[in-house]
Parts: sequence; structure tokens; C-alpha cells
Amino acid sequence: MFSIQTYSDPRGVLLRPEGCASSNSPTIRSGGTNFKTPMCQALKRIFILCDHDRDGALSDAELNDFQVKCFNVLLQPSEIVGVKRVVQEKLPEGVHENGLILTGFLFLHALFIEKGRLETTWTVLRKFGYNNDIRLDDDQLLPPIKRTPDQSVELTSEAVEFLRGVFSLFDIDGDGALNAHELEDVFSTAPESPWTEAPYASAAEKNALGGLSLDGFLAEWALMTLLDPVLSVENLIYIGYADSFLKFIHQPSRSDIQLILLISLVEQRRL
Ligand SMILES: [Ca+2]
Ligand SMILES: [Ca+2]
Repeated sequence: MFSIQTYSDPRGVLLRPEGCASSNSPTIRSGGTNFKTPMCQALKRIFILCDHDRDGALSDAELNDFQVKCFNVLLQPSEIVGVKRVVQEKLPEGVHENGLILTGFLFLHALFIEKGRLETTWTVLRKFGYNNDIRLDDDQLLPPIKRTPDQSVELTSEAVEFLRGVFSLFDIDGDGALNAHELEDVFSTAPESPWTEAPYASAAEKNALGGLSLDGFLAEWALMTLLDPVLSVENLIYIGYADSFLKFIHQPSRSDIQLILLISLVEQRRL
């Protein structure tokens, strides 16, 4: 089985801030493709959303779901073999026995771009709600939330459960805390980490090695939800909170997102 490490690309060659061009993909390098970081972040997020069983690889069925969602076409088994062969010939480690892994997925898009088929990648980005700036369109996110003075906002239990899963997935070394690198990776599919500045940067207690415990991680989310629920929801969506409402991802209405899963308005107890 793959772990989330597959997403993290432990070799660190594909997702560096300076760009996605991989030392393992000479065609990209020689082609001079400017595979900018926001596109890498978006494609990585799309990969994670399509990897329904979270095993770090797109199976044939998952690849076909992706294909149908983006292009409304079902691939024949021989065509799937063909896609994987294209990757395998140039980047053997891009395909695993479980399917196409993240590096292979990125490589495929780099090939599209290099061959002048940028519109293919743009079609994918648009189907997943990205705008021209490669940020999620406003209609994918939440509008400002109206609340009365005696209401506060907190995450639903489903969202907290999702975050517990995120924590354990990204705690790669299994020490029960997220170190700076692991935390950076949590937000690697978002435009930026929301916790690099006040009040979040120092809101939660860190251990001696600077790691964030699960309680601290959830406390940061709770704080962000309380202070800025729209930002909180935005980041939940960017880090892949979609499993339960994938069917709404296509064109979710704002009220769908708000009502179904992400946040709940809580009546504060009157003393
Ligand atoms: Ca999978
Ligand atoms: Ca850790």
C-alpha cells in the first residue's frame, strides 16, 4: 500500500517552490516549460481528490472517473494501458502496480504542456473549479457568514474527523506531532499556509522540537474557524476536504457547502 508519502514526493524533485520541473523529466527541462508552482499545487490537489481510496495511486477506475469528470469520455482498458505506458517510458517510477502516482500524473500534464496541449490541463483545472489565477473560483468557496452576536461558528464533527485523518496522514514519521516540514506539506495544495502569521503562528503550543500535537492542530483550526470561518472553509477545501461531497464539487452552491458539511453556527450558552 502507498502512504501519503507518495503525495509528499519524498525525493522532493517535483514540488519544489521554484517549479515542478523534475530532474527526472528531461523533456520538461529541455522544453523549458514554465510549470509554475500554483499549477503544481492545483494538480496535486486534484490528484488527491481523485484518489478516492487514498492509497496514493490512481487506479484504472479512478483514472476513468477523472476522465469522465473532465472530458466526459470513458477510456477503454487498452487506452488506460496506453496512458500509463506513455508515462512509464519516460518516468518508470511514475506508475506503480496500484496505478498512476502523483509524479506520473504531474509528468503527464507536463507532457501535455510541452506538446502544446495546454488546453487539456486547463480543462482539468476548470472542471475542478479553478479560475485564471489558478485559485478556486469564488463560487467554490463560502460568502461571508451572517451571524447574530450570540452565535459563534465551529467546525462540524465530520470536519474535525477529516482533520484528525489529515493529521495522521501527514505525520509521516509517526511521532504524534507535525513538524514544520509536515505542516508545510498539509497546506501544499493551498495557495499559502494560513498559519504563518499572527494570530495563528504562535497560537498553539509546540513541543521541544517545534512539533504541533493533534490537540494543537485542532485548536488552530478551531481558532481559525471562530475568527475567520470563510478562511477556514477555504483551507479545508484546498487541503482536499471533499470526499463526502464530491458529487457537489462540480458546481456546488454556496449554501450546499455551508449547510452540508463544513461549519455550523452554534448558539452560545447564555450564562
Ligand atoms: Ca487510489
Ligand atoms: Ca511528525
